[in-house]
Amino acid sequence: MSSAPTITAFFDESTNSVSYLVADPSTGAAAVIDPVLDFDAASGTVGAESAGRILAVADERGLAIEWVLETHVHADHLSAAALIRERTGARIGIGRGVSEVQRVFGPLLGASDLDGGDFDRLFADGDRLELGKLSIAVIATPGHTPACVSYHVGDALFVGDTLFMPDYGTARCDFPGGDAAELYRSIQRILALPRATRLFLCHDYKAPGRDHYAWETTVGDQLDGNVHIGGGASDEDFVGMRRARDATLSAPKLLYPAIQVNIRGGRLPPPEPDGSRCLKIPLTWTGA
Ligand SMILES: N[C@@H](CCC(=O)N[C@@H](CS)C(=O)NCC(=O)O)C(=O)O
Ligand SMILES: [Fe+2]
Repeated sequence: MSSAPTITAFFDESTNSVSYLVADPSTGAAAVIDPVLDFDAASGTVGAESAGRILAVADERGLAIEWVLETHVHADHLSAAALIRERTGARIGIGRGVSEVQRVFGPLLGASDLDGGDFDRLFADGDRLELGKLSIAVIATPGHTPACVSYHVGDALFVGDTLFMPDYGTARCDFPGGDAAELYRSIQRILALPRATRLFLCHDYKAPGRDHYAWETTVGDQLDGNVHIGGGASDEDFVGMRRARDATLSAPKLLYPAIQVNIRGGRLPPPEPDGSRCLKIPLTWTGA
């Protein structure tokens, strides 16, 4: 018999990201969803404080972390998946669309060391994985990026960057391989689930008139009140709105550092001949 998962959220204020520890209370088997690797671009420092907090809670509760699940190749923060795999022996899973992201960004970022070993499992739509007595179903939800997947366990769905809180809307679709019409279709699949389904988000940026962070909502709340997609917004309206908004957004501050670490499953680039590790930023001229 399947039990309900226990879910603990960890919010990283410096990147507005949410990570989750999801556990089967009956066996102690656990998964970490979207862990953050601390990174300060100005000083080049990388740290494990955020991931350490998740591991400490897992330890306190006697949980065994079996999986690190990525909802997508994050473009705004570094992933601590590799670090958690190294410390716990957990396997890393992500949507199979990761190969498209690797194909586009690998050459640009000189990532000639990609060999398939950074991810233990590439999920297709409809795949399932076992977590103790829990069964997690994978739903492909592309649009924000091609590798986006959502993880469905019990009445909880971890939606990554598809939907944000109803008062903030939805994720941008202007990254390579992103597609607003595809995001619309992915969101419709999510919104076809029962209204009481709990949705756990990957980011929160607050919203005008809201002074606290939030990351849990429901299908019903999204259907009724999402500012981009609620009240039965049509695909044309959504795509037009998304394109107009995306044209105003600047690249995430950590775009290149994040992508080059995250296409490696959170592994830092290989060392230079002198042993140091460096990140690349491909340069483009703008203006005259
Ligand atoms: N200002 C943030 C922006 C991060 C960002 O672009 N977030 C993506 C998700 S990875 C998004 O969909 N943002 C929606 C929006 O800002 O409207 C940064 O520099 O990191
Ligand atoms: Fe994202």
